[in-house]
Amino acid sequence: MAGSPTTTHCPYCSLQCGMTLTPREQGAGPVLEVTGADFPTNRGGLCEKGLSSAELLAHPDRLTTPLVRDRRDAAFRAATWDEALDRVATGLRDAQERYGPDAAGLFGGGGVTNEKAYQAGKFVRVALRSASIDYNGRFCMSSAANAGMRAFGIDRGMPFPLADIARADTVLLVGSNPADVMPPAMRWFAAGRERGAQHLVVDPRYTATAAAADVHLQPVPGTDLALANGLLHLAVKHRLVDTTYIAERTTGWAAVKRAVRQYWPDRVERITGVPVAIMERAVRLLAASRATMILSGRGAEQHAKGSDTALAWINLALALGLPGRPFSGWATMTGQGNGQGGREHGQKADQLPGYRSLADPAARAHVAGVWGVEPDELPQPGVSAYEMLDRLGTDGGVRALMVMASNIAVSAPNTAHVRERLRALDLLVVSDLFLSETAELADVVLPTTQWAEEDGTMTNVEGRVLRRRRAVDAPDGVRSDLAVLADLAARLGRGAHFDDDPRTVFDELRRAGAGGTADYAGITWERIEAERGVFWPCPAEDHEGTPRLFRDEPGDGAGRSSTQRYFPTPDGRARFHVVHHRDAAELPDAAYPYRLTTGRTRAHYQSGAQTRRTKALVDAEPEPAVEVHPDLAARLGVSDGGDLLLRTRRGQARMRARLTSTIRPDTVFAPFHWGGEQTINDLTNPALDPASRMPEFKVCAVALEAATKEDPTA
Ligand SMILES: Nc1nc2c(c(=O)[nH]1)N[C@H]1C(S)=C(S)[C@@H](COP(=O)(O)OP(=O)(O)OC[C@H]3O[C@@H](n4cnc5c(=O)[nH]c(N)nc54)[C@H](O)[C@@H]3O)O[C@H]1N2
Ligand SMILES: Nc1nc2c(c(=O)[nH]1)N[C@H]1C(S)=C(S)[C@@H](COP(=O)(O)OP(=O)(O)OC[C@H]3O[C@@H](n4cnc5c(=O)[nH]c(N)nc54)[C@H](O)[C@@H]3O)O[C@H]1N2
Ligand code: SF4
Ligand SMILES: [Mo]
Repeated sequence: MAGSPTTTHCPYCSLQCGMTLTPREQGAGPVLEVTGADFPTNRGGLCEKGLSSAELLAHPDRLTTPLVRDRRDAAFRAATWDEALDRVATGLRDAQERYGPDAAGLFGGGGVTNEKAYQAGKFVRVALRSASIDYNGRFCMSSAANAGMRAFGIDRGMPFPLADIARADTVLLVGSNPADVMPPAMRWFAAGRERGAQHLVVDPRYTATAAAADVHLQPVPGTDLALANGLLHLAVKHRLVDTTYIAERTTGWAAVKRAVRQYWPDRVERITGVPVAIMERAVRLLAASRATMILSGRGAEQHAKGSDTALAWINLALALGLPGRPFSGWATMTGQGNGQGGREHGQKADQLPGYRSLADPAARAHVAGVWGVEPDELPQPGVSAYEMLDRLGTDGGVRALMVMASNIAVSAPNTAHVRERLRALDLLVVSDLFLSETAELADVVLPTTQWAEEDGTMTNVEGRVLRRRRAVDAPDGVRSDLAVLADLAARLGRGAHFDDDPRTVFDELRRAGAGGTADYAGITWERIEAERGVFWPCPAEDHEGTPRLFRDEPGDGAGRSSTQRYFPTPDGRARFHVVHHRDAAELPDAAYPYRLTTGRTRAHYQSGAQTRRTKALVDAEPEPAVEVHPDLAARLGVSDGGDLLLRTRRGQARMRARLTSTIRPDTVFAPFHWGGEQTINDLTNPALDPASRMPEFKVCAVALEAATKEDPTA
């Protein structure tokens, strides 16, 4: 029977496109019809992932009962929720009794609602009293987040609404490919170009985004930092820097100005492969207008020097006087549905709700007060995502792990090793919609609700807090992560501190985060509905929210010019940082002569746990392909569609080659959306950024060999 439509947002990426879900007459096909809604970000547009998302609601692979196995080598059997949760609670407690409190831990995800992210952080600190929590956002946003905090005193991916892109005169995208990863966002870029805006793209591939732009800079992977410093060198040389802005709004310029002297154009061309003439053109365009944006993506950030690279681009933005100016500044494009909120409410090893620091005594006291525990009961900061995974099942490592909303057996770096560590656990619990590659390794699998079956909030790429609304009932046997965590807390003797109602949890989150950097105190579900989302920070119910983060003119916003605070740093100024180029953690050599970079394709999402089960998307893109330049292909003796064996010091994978002259001839690109012998992360380098602990997903040394299906080495 057709019912009334519900407006909500897409389950996938951080654009969080508005969509309308209308119940369909039963019969073949999905239970809901999905159409684009007229939301300020997507204006009715949806990509093929959003459009096909309802296919997964009543999917035959959907988990609808908890699964347990009695021994590691036994098959799964269905269990009741009581049996499964007892087993989890007992396993967590046993590990803590034998090895100490930090031996029980949780690995979370940036795709879940704010309420779930908050509940997960609180569960680990209050119910388990463990330091062991981190999440997949460490593999996503951590470098840009770290740089944003250091330079601006705040980490909100975009400091302005998405639609501002249409009003910028110049936009530089560095390692970001929205044409494939956020197709509906392209309308804002297109609107800018129609006004005459100039767009530049920095990417080792000539992507669909680059094809739509005016200038393409095609660096060797892992050399963006040198490129940014080289552009700043040219800006100084041609007197294009904004000295008034620098003097009024920043600190640290003199040292950076000195440091970039070493990045003379010929040297930068040698490091990056970008011709001097193109750098000259780029810097003139960037300085030609004040409405200039520099937008960063994972291409620049997922490196062992990702946070310094982000700082180098911020230096350039500050020197040109951009952040805070209208339709201008530096931003990073968050990726996962709640990549923004996922990092604000306490899933990160060192963070408490409101983007507070777990090491800060005042923050601990505030949050402990809201949680009804003593500050001393809260653990200290734990270790980052890959460090946690690397130590699973070892002395000092986690022995009983819950994985909530991440498919790390496919998406973590160096996955062959990660899978081995997962197998070494005393207890692995995975909550998911499907039996993902990670769930296949578990002792207990918990079936969870998905987007159209739940209420809650998500925070999109702009820092706009949105409502996720329930449109259908979840299948019998499925529970939400909120209820699972509350129930487990009860079994661990801490039930009084937890609730499973999303609205109650949101109201508590507002109190716990009040006064913090990511202040949601004034945001209510009613306001979100009435105002089509509210931008944080929003410290009080009569505060209008903050679509644009940095102040352009000095003053307090009420016309009184007094404070001179442009940025939320202690002195109100943005900070320059001296950062220097260094080589990628692994360079090509005789044994591994090429560079491998990884990323996304348009039809598939992340580890593919969802999109590889969606018929429309599998039809669009049935299998992965590694992009190879025709010159390199000729040298390797591989033809278009032929099998290629890729090997690094960590592992191997095989994929079909797709010949394309859009990629550098010294580099190949492979997507990470597949498992099995196509798990590209079996090859990636877990070298970590010292500040953000981000792994080097975007470059490592690889050996390539044409292979046939019969090849015995495969
Ligand atoms: N279709 C689809 N959309 C998605 C996702 C998905 O999985 N599929 N995931 C979502 C998530 S979580 C995220 S984080 C975003 C990611 O969105 P993006 O950051 O745009 O995606 P990536 O493909 O990882 O990387 C972007 C580009 O970086 C380039 N690159 C590789 N190495 C380098 C380098 O060293 N320097 C530079 N400058 N560029 C380099 C790649 O060629 C690629 O085109 O997408 C979101 N949207
Ligand atoms: N080589 C390489 N590797 C990468 C990257 C790269 O560019 N290159 N990018 C990295 C980045 S940016 C990211 S964000 C990560 C993402 O990688 P993953 O963390 O693996 O992301 P997903 O595949 O979205 O995994 C989410 C899982 O949770 C399930 N799920 C969805 N919603 C819910 C829910 O509400 N509750 C629960 N319990 N489960 C749910 C889904 O079915 C799926 O199995 O990958 C990283 N890995
Ligand atoms: S762009 Fe992102 S949010 Fe929009 S429909 Fe596609 S996957 Fe969903
Ligand atoms: Mo991401």
